[in-house]
Amino acid sequence: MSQSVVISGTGLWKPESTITNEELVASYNAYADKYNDENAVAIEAGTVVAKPHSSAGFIQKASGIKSRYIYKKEGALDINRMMPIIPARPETALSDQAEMAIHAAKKAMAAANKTAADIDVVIVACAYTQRSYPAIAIEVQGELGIEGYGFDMLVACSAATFGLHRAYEMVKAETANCVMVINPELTSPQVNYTDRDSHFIFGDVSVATIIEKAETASADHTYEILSTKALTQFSNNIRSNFGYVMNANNASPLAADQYFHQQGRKVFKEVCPMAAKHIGNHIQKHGLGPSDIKRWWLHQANINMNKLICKLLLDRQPSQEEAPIVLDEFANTASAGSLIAFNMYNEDLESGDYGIICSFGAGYSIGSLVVRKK
Ligand code: CO8
Repeated sequence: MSQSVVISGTGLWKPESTITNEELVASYNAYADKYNDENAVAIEAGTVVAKPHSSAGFIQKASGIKSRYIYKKEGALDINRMMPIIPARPETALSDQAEMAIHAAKKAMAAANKTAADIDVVIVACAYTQRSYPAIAIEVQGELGIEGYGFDMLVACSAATFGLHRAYEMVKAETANCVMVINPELTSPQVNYTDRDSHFIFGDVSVATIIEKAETASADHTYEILSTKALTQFSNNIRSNFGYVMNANNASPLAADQYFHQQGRKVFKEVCPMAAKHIGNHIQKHGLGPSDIKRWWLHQANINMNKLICKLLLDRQPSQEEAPIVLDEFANTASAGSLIAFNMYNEDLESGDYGIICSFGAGYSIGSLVVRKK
């Protein structure tokens, strides 16, 4: 008999500190003024480009973002630093990202009524891991006392759904009974706080999701995964050149291309139709149309992207209830966005209701899961 596989619990952990648009813009504008003063002669000569001011109003209108969480706020708004201060920990201490992962993992385990003994595999899936090895997932596994195995995977914004796909396949194939996928998104060290086009985009957060056999699930709210679908297409429009070859390249770690950078407008134009087509094809596989989908837990990069994707599918604007937006509070949290939306807005659905979880972003990459409430 084909195994029925469910999402049986999620956990969401937010750092204590936030940065509002107003705080961020005040810091950036003070930095820009200082930069322009210091480079006045070169700017006048046309050899250096002046830094334009940012605007809280623009950020909210262009992206839907009002505020973001930050793991360590100190340093990020200091115009002489423009980078959070995250003190290095000794190798014997729990790493920052494992700590973030464990906060969310414990909440997901409680939501799914699972103990460490129930879990076979830990997948840490995110846009960056703070080191190459040993895997953050194995550190988390050890800390929680989970037997079995763990591994990290990096798929930028689609890491969450691609991670859930792997978990679904393991349980479906009966190579595991219960898998925990964790997305500890520590984005702030990769944000270029001196760049007006991108300084506002990202926030830090951690989410975790438990996937298991339907027959072992005991949580109040479980969602059967009906199928998964993934798509990638190479694009340089969202890129970070940060990586282990940097030192050999003699590249400065503070050079603009070592941070997240993008052609935002091109991304918007290219990804929205791709995502709408992908979702349309995925739900059609189940004989469903857009109006059959009760909830759209979409990737949270930009409110206008989500509105356009839903408009392309539904031929009207979605309501907040249909396609919840969490960008105002969280900003873009790389892979975590669609699962924050799922965590906050799933319990009200009725048995038999259909939903779709979909992430999209760098790569390009798109991942989706069609789910039905049990
Ligand atoms: N304040 C004031 N004005 C601004 C600002 C600002 N902060 N920024 C830009 N402007 C100006 C521009 O210079 C431009 O001026 P002009 O018209 O004179 O040239 C004008 O405002 C309009 O600029 P844009 O055309 O760039 O503005 P958009 O409406 O396109 O909005 C966005 C910009 C919000 C970036 C939008 O394009 C967007 O969201 N695009 C989608 C991008 C996206 O989804 N990217 C995915 C990234 S996430 C991902 O894939 C994961 C990566 C891994 C995680 C990384 C963690 C760090």
